[in-house]
This record gives sequence, C-alpha cells and structure tokens, in this order.
Amino acid sequence: MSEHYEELIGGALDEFRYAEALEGAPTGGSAAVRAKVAHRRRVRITTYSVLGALLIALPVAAFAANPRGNNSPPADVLETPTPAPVVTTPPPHSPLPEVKDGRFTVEELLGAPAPTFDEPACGKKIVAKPAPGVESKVFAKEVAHANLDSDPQLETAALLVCTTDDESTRVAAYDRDAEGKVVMLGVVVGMLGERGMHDVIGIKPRTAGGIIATVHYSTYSPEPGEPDPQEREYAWNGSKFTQVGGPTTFAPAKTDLSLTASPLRLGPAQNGKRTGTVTLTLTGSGPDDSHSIDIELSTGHRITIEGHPGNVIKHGPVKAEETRTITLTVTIEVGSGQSPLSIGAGITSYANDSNRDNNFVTIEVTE
Ligand SMILES: [Ca+2]
Ligand SMILES: [Ca+2]
Repeated sequence: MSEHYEELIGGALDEFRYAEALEGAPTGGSAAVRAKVAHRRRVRITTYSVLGALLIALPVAAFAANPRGNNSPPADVLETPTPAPVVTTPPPHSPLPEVKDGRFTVEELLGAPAPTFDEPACGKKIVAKPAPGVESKVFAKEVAHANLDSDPQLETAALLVCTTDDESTRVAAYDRDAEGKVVMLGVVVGMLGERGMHDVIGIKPRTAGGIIATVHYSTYSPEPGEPDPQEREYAWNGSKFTQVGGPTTFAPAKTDLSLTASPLRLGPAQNGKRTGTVTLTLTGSGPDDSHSIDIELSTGHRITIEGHPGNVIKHGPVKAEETRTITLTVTIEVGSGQSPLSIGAGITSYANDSNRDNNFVTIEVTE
C-alpha cells in the first residue's frame, strides 16, 4: 500500500475516533444532541466513504500494476459493495396443530351414531349401503358439507335411509370432537308428513349455513298425481335445527278432477272374451292444472285395454277448466251368461284433489 493511501486511511480513522469520543461528553440540551448526532453521522459517512473508496481503489490499482493484468478484473472486485443484510433471528417456529373441521365422506360415517327411526330394526349405527333391493339398516345415501352450528367451520349433513322402515329418511348433522371422532350433533330433518309420508331424496349445502333438502311427496320417485318435489331449507338457529325457508307443506288441493263414463256396449262372446268400447270423460275444475294421473279400470274378470298395459291408463296433466275424452277398447274374459258386468273406473293416483267423490264412476255395461 502506498504512503498516500496510508495517510488517507489514517486521517479518516482519526476523525472517526474523535467523533466516537464525543459520545461520552455531557449533553447540552436537545439542540446540542441533535447537532452532535448529525455531526457524528457526517463523520461516519465520510469515514466509511473514504474507507470504501480505498477498499475499491486499492485492489483495482494493484490489478492495474499486475504485469499479467490485461485480463478482465475479477467480477467480485468490481461489484459495488453492499451493506451486509441485517440478520434477524426469526422467532422459533412452532407448527400449529392441524385443525380438522367436521367434514366426512359417506365411508367415514360408517359406524357413526344414527338417529332413531320408527322401525327399531333400523339400528343405531350407520352401516354400509346395501345392494339394490336388499333391505338394510340405516345407511348414508349422500353427504353435504355445510355450516351446521355456531362455529365457522364446516360440518357434515348426512341423508340417512333405512330400507326396513319403508325407505324412511332422516338428515343428521355430524362433527368431529377434540379427539377426531365422529359425533352426531342432532337431527336436521326428521320424519316429514303424516307417518313419514314425505321423504328427503337429496341434500345440498345452503349458502347462509344449513342445508337445502329436496323433499318428495312420497318415498319413491314422483308418481302420477303427486305434487312436485319441493326444496326446503334447514339450519341451526343457535339452539336447534329448524326449517328456515321453502314450503312447509305440500300445496293444498287446488284442483278437482272428475271422471264420467259412457255405457260400455260389449260384443258377443268369442272364445270366452267380449270386446267393446267405452268413452271416459275427464274434467279439470281448477283452479290449477293437475299433475299426471292414472286411471284404473276394475272388474271381477280379467280385463285388457288396447294400447295400455295392464288395466291402467296413464294420462298427462289436465288443465284447469279442460275436458278430455278417452275412448278405450276393452276386452273382458267372461263366461257365458255372466253379463251384464260391473266395471268401475277411477282416478287412482291423484293425491291433491279437493273432491275425491267424483273421481270414481261405475260403467254401465250393456249388451
Ligand atoms: Ca360450523
Ligand atoms: Ca275430484
């Protein structure tokens, strides 16, 4: 290192030591403190600047003096010095315990407690779904993950079916306890309708918490004459599960279908069978349109209806104030000397009729 550089470094360090010595001097008020701090800061900056410049210049000069030095300077020498990053020790990492919410799959609910069904044979625990047509205890048909209590996490609503109880359904809520076990919070949807006539056939989460249950008028898929399925909303109100939206009953009777029939004139017996035609008249008295209906002919003898399997005529909806006529060709197996016959016709499937007395008619049979 040359004498010139040694002088520069020595002067800068002397100035720095002088400034540091001032730190122990008595203060002279806030203005003096601010001035001293400002002066100290300037001295330090100057000192560091001189030292920094020397640290850069010296290796470059040494490199220039190197007789082998037409090579590019080492990259690390030319880099602008950057202040060392402030190293702070992060707080000790203590991983939070994994918090699981109350979501379960159908499989995870196996063995979980089941709500009470009418039929004791349904059991008290959820079992696996049975094969089609096989009666079983309570099984989970499907689940929906929704908020079913007062905490923000999700729980599980399970649509439970017991096929030994005429395919009765319940919807129960499940959560996870502190040990991770499945616990039943309660029954979200219990028995619906008189003697459990109505059943839940599907569930889905409700945006505001709770579930939306699709309720059928009866257990089975919609039958002719039944009201349309309904969507009913259920949620936890802070103390119990309750219905919070949707219809609470199936629509009251808003139509009156009636049935009349022309006489049935039968032809002569051939091979023990007699064939004839009859016209049925179906009238809707409103105020609403009907659903689809079944009309059934009944007699004490074997009867076939042309174009209609069995003795049932499936008919579409009848509009309010509409009259439909249906002409049927029927064949009845009768023995000789067994006429006239008694044949009844009736709307057998319409459950939402305000007057059922006019749903049936006796067909007059003539020779
Ligand atoms: Ca919750
Ligand atoms: Ca009627």
